[in-house]
Amino acid sequence: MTRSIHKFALGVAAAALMAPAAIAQESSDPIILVQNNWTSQLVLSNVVGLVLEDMGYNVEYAPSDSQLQFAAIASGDMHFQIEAWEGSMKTAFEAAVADDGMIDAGTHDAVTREEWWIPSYVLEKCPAANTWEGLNACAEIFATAETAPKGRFVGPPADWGKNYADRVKALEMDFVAINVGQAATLWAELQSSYDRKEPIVLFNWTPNFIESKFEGVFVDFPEPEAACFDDASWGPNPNATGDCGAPSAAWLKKAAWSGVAETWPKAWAVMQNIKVSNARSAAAALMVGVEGMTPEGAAVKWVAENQDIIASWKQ
Ligand code: TMO
Repeated sequence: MTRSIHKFALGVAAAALMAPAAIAQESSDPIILVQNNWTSQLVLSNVVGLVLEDMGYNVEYAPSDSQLQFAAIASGDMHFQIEAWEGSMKTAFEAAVADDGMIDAGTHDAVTREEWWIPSYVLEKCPAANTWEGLNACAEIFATAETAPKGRFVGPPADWGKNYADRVKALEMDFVAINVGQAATLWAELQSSYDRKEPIVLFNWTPNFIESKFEGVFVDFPEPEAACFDDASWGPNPNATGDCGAPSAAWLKKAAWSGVAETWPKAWAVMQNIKVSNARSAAAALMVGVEGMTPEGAAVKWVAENQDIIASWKQ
């Protein structure tokens, strides 16, 4: 009798030491969060890490390519992605879900767009440049030594998965897509053109910090439908597939390894609850892109400023 009471008391003491007690029964293996190479993702992945660490989990970060990451999640090498963008990742995302290893962990409130974009002053020289046909009619004003007489489209890093050369060809545009190596080069090109009010068309997206710093508009392309990619007769070019743009109102999703629910049940509940709006995502990007903070520092600030939404994730 005495002995069993003693054992019981020891058990209680041990449980109290394992804080927080709520996850004492869960795996202590690290939850590996995917990181990509643009600012909102870097900040928000750190936010998720802070929230999970606060719950008592071990967290690690792993950099990954925005296309190959989904296969890594499906195979359990990485466990959670906070930002999967429809415009550039839909195909790879859906393939990994179809393979069973990766789970669609839900959709954010944010409505996104990834598309060609021009500063507003370009419309003074080329009033219809907010449509692909109007832009194409002025292609020459976007020419550089490298692309003349065709215009230059400043494209994203190749690992963001979109091959704009294919779209240019399908729409028979007088442009050459020149990919940058990293996001910072996109903004350096924009800043340098902006300062001189020179025409530029580049890849951009929303939510992003760019909209708070530069005035501009996306270029409208034909809204994509499945037929754009498998029926040549669809779209402006009756002889080509791929003659369309990215969706103008696209989803932003989360992705998780299928084993997360069993391995870290309480973390899985939080991952499913996580939802970020356009404003909160843009605010995360702005701390790095405009205020010059590190993603880690910005995450600490974001957590402090968004306690209300974080509380709702933990319910
Ligand atoms: C994936 N991204 C938001 C950079 O287009």
